[in-house]
Amino acid sequence: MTEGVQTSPAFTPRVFSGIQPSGGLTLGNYLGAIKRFVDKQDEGIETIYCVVDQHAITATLFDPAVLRRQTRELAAGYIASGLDPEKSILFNQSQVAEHAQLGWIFNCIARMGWMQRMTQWKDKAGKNSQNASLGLFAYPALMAADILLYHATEVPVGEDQKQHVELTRDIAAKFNHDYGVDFFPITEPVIEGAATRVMSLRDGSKKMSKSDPSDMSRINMTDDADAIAAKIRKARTDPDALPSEAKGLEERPEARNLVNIYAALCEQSVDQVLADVGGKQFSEFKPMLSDLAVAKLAPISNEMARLMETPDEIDAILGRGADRARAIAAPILKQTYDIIGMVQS
Ligand code: AQP
Repeated sequence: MTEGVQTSPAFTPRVFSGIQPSGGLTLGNYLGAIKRFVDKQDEGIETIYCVVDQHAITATLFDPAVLRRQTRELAAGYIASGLDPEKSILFNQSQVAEHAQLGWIFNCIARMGWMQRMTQWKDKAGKNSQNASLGLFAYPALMAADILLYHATEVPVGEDQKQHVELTRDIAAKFNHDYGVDFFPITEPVIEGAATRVMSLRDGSKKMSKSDPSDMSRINMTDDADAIAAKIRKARTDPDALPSEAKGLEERPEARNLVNIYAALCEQSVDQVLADVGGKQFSEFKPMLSDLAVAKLAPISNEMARLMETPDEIDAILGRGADRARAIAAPILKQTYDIIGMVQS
């Protein structure tokens, strides 16, 4: 659809990404998204990170107390993982009304056929799509608004969100073309590292997900050492020993997943890891993975628990972030309205 369209060099590099507070954070969210958000922040580029609470209600309506807790817990997860709210802008989506306002414009730019092709829509709506919410169908247009409201040039995401970022590019290109402007950037998805698709511990063909009904399928960022060890011990594997090169994992999705997780946690390549552990049985490798996961995750979950003791402070951080976000978003929305011809007095 947007093949051949180049990112305009006129836009200042800016990173935007978000996570839905639709459950507790998983190791997949951490390795595929948050850890990379922190790396981007430390590259000196402007970074904006969002708790996308308006997306969270597209699939399920939560008990209000649960949504509030999950929103604060996600903010705590960002901060405990190293996101500095002074360096990055950190806020929740519903506090910046411009997201929904630009989302409406993009509902009018995006085509039904584009949305119907989204694999996440097909997966989440399933066979009962007539009963799915309109919000779930329109989710990618709101996500495009989240990104383009800040003229973001880069979006670090896991593999599963690539199609939505491509749709964002299509929406930007169509808007620019229809109005004869070069107003919205053609944003790049940034999908890097060993863990862009962390798989379920129970099924190597399924993504690890916060909303998977089986808690054994995922490692939650709030799991304690015993829970992490038990989940890794019970993780599905095959009977063979580990190979000494990545090629040997090609037909072994469960083994590949555990090695990828290990590599991402210790920040080595899969080949480096296999050079050390090749030839070992899972009975030996799984305890090594558990120890590493506990060593990396325990400081984060302890810090999350400490931050959650003072929810008012989390709310204040989100409020300050929302003010900073709005200062960028409001003029961009105003210019969008001007381009469209909506009179603003
Ligand atoms: N398993 C994963 N491996 C790598 N990256 C992942 N992400 C999610 N799961 C994995 C990345 O985390 C970011 C936030 O995702 P999201 O919460 O907005 O929605 P999602 O992709 O639908 O994540 P979940 O955990 O599967 O949530 P539910 O169950 O509510 O749908 C994204 O960058 C995503 O790629």
